[in-house]
Amino acid sequence: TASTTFNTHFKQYLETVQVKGNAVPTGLQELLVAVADTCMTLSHEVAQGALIGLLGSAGTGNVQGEVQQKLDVIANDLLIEGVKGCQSLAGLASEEMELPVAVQGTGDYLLLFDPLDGSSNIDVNVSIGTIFSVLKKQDPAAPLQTTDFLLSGRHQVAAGYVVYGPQTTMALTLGDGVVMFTLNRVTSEFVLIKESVEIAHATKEFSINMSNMRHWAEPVRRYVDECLAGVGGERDKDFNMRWIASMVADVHRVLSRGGIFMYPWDQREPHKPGKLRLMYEANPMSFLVEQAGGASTNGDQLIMDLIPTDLHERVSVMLGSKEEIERLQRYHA
Ligand code: P6P
Repeated sequence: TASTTFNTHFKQYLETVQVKGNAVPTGLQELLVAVADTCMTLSHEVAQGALIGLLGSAGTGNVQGEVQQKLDVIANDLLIEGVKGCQSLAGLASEEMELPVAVQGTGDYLLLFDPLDGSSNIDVNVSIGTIFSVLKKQDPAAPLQTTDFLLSGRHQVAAGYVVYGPQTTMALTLGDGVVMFTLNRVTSEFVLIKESVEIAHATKEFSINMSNMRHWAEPVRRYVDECLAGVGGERDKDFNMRWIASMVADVHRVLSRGGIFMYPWDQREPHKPGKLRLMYEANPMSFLVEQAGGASTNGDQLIMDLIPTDLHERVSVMLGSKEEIERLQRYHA
């Protein structure tokens, strides 16, 4: 199997990989190893679930007004604890916290994460995941400010996720392609299983929550209607539909076998551009998808070109196989 071919451990990978001809800065290596180690711990916690009383709500709400699951809060605290010793980490921001937290205060990097995305799936044993994004701080010497985080997705130097499913697998990009690692629970190592992850430009699989159909804007409605009509309509093929309702699991499928994932704007909350968050969900996933040869748009612009104005702002997301995104963009024109 692939792992016996590569059998390269995460730390060793970061020490030896060349990113556009350059080594990975040691400060970034240290940060990514800390994130990976924390996710290893989290994988174990998630797998224990009810056995250690971790299912159900924490009885608290987060800045999004969402009920926090016990594991959401634990994941957030574990990640903060796990990276607080990183010497190049100026600060971090999380879906679970209104304001960023200073780590070193100054330094090269800013870490953003959704500690446990898809947490509504925790109690029904469906795959969930951690999403992370690393931005280069524009002025490393200046003390941390919230506005430091308001950079477009083009400023990311690393991004990835860890999906806690039948396997615990990490997808990672450093800006020069996408690789995947699977956790070896016996040796407690993330082991390289796939290099040069590529998303097929064509697909027959779309992913969207169909129960929202009556609320979509016309371009999305037209696109999905055509997928449903298959060869009987405008398309030259029939489509399959998948919706796990866990972004990390749905995007992992797209990275692994192609497809198009959509959580578009809908008229239920017209003032909100979408449900998913730009900074720590859409941007990291868009970085991975673009680096794997796919595309990611909000209908009008590529997501990584969007200039954020708020740490927790939401965005309409359509990402995956390039041909399908280009069709959607034509329908939005
Ligand atoms: P719906 C999980 O709550 C999440 O933020 C994403 O992981 C997922 O893609 C989406 O929401 C699911 O939303 O409305 O289908 O439950």
